[in-house]
Amino acid sequence: MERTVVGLGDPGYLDIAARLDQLCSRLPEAVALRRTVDDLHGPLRVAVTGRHGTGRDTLARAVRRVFDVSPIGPGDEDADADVWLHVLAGWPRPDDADAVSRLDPERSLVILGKADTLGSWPTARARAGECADELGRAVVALMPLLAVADLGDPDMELLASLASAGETVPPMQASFVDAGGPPQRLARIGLLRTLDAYGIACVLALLADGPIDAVELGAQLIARSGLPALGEFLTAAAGSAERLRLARVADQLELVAASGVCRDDIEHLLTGSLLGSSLEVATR
Ligand SMILES: Nc1nc2c(ncn2[C@@H]2O[C@H](COP(=O)(O)OP(=O)(O)O)[C@@H](O)[C@H]2O)c(=O)[nH]1
Ligand SMILES: [Mg+2]
Repeated sequence: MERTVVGLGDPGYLDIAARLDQLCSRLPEAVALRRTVDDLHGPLRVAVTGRHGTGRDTLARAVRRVFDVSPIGPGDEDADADVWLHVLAGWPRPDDADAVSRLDPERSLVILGKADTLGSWPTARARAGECADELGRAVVALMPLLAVADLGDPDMELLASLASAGETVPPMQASFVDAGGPPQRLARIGLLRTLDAYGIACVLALLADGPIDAVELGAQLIARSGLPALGEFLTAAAGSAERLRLARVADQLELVAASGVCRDDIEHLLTGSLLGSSLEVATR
């Protein structure tokens, strides 16, 4: 599946980045400037935060799979992230409210993860709405597990046999595990770990409509995970990230110009371009 490209690439931005590359090639000693200019070409950095066990790693993997961005998972340094996704699993706790209040609202989004465990999209959206009222911020429900499910041949065979037997997923996981007897026990446990109950039900519903291969199934599960809906937020946030990255370049350019090097070229770059307006943002 092709990953969706996110932002950091409108023509004005690319043009200024190319001109800055040229300037840097003439200024081998301006190392700090070079670093900020190189960063203009880097992918959007998306940090995933939240309490332990909320599904941060899984969301980071899902984001990487669906979008052409660079996720920063739990435990990794996220100070230079462009965007933050804060994951809740269930009702927000005081820790969550605290963490969310410290994030720039334009560049962060609160996610209600593991929404599949709520059993349906309408229930998940309703719960996300309640969390939003509680936090005073938009909350988007997602089912990241569905987006990362890698189904091998044995999984596909088991799922096909469940579908043709008309089996459904009982509410109690233990009954699903035991339903196939000892020979299928481990495979059924594996399936629950990979897809969980809602994901299995989803696949069985898809298979009931006819045969479907693993690749197509993966794409269908990504669509059902809700992940693609993040594209709009990521694209808007990429706009803010562009302005911030350009502002960092503009800061460095001012320092270089102040030292008397390439002053005219730098003035020229800063006048009337995207970069100049970023400088105004930076110095405001
Ligand atoms: N049902 C369900 N389980 C999930 C989802 N995301 C993560 N999990 C499970 O939650 C557990 C913790 O996930 P992980 O991503 O490691 O959480 P982290 O500790 O926040 O990094 C694992 O067993 C995951 O399979 C999801 O979207 N749905
Ligand atoms: Mg983890």
